Amino acid sequence: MKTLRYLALGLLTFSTFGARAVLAQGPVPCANTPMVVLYEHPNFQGGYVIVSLGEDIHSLSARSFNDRASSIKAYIPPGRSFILYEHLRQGNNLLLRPGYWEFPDLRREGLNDKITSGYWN
Ligand SMILES: [Ca+2]
Repeated sequence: MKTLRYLALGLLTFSTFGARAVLAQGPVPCANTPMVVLYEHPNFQGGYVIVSLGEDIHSLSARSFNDRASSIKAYIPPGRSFILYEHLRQGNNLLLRPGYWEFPDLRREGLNDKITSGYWN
């Protein structure tokens, strides 16, 4: 009986920490999985939208994420770039060149709660 109790406690601990690790990790852009991740809050918190390589976003309204992004993580592969716009392919913009990028607070880029579209080149 005692053994069972310890086993149950062990399983509970494992699953609790396992779940936490997954939540904390979230999507991770890297060379193997190039992508742009838009987060609802600063410091990569809250809900997020994943933009896969080659997937243009004509309007984030379609993802219920228009004017909501507050931070960004991205991996842009060599030879590619991704540009984000304040409006429908116009207005204030942010060009991501090849490499790994973190923008923890889009207020610094003047784009907090403003991004509407994004395109790969
Ligand atoms: Ca906008």
